[in-house]
Amino acid sequence: MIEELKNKSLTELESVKSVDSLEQWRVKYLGRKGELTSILRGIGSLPDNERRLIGSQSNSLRGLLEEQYKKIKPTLEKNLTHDSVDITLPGRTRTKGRLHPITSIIREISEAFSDMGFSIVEGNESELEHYNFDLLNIPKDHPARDQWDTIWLDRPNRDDNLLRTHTSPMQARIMENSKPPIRVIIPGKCYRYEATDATHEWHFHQIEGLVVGKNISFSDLKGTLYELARRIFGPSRKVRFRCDFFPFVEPGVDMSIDWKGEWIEILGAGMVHPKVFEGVGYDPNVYSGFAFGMGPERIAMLRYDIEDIRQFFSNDLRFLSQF
Ligand code: FA5
Repeated sequence: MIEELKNKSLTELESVKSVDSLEQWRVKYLGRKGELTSILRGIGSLPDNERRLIGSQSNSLRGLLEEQYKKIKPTLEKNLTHDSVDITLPGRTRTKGRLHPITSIIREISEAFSDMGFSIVEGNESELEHYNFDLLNIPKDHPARDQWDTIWLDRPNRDDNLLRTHTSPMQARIMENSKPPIRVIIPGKCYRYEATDATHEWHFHQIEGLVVGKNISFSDLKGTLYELARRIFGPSRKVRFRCDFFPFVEPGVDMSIDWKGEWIEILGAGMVHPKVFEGVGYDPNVYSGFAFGMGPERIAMLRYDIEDIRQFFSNDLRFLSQF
């Protein structure tokens, strides 16, 4: 009888193909009212000579069936997870990331300068007053400091640490650490404690440029910046140079680009001031050079016809995904 049950149950188990039918099989043989359980329950009422034999046979059959059950269950469960993927469902499209428009424009400008023989260097956003102002001929209490409203950093034991208000401190750092000829641009972020409007953010980028050598003239400055304007805006876009004041250049200019009949200023520039050269140990009678600092956000606005600079950092995907 036990042998018969063994054959039957194992044969049935072979055709079990799902977790559900395995459970039915378990209930049928090993469940509370299962066929094997009933035999085990009835052992007590058997005559002595049969009890021992049937008892040991049915116990070992129970062991065998339980073992088979445990062996087969994980395989069927794994198939279940596999089967639960409905391959007829339409696929989910993954959205692809892309470059932020400011990153793209910085790369494009950098490439234009790289083609003109400039190298590209990055600087630190946390700066010292010495580099951000003093070495740029902006002494303490000079009214020009007000032009760059500063965010000061709270540091133990020092009160001269700030978030750079422009990328110009890198001019001094580069000159301190190298010898002319120098031809370099420095893209990076700047911070100013100021109210925002359509063309002003409190954090924005600049691309600083510095060229130092012998006999570098103002026409080199103009030629370089005209070439950039042609590369970025095309040959027919109107460009305007005007006199401007920055304590670290002499003479100083700003450059604007025509935007629907208005002039939008994109950069400040000028010939490196002799005091700046002296501050970094260069002889102003031997070397001359020019520097500029441009705002890629403003350039991107002109390029893509964007009316408010604040959109760049508002993290609105409806805006960003257009680029
Ligand atoms: C400067 O920061 C000078 N360091 C530039 C310079 C470098 C002059 C080397 C001479 C020699 P200015 O504050 O004008 O200058 O800023 C330069 C450019 O940065 C601006 O023309 C503008 O394009 C951009 N910029 C300045 N302030 C903001 C702002 N709040 N938001 C967005 N862009 C700004």
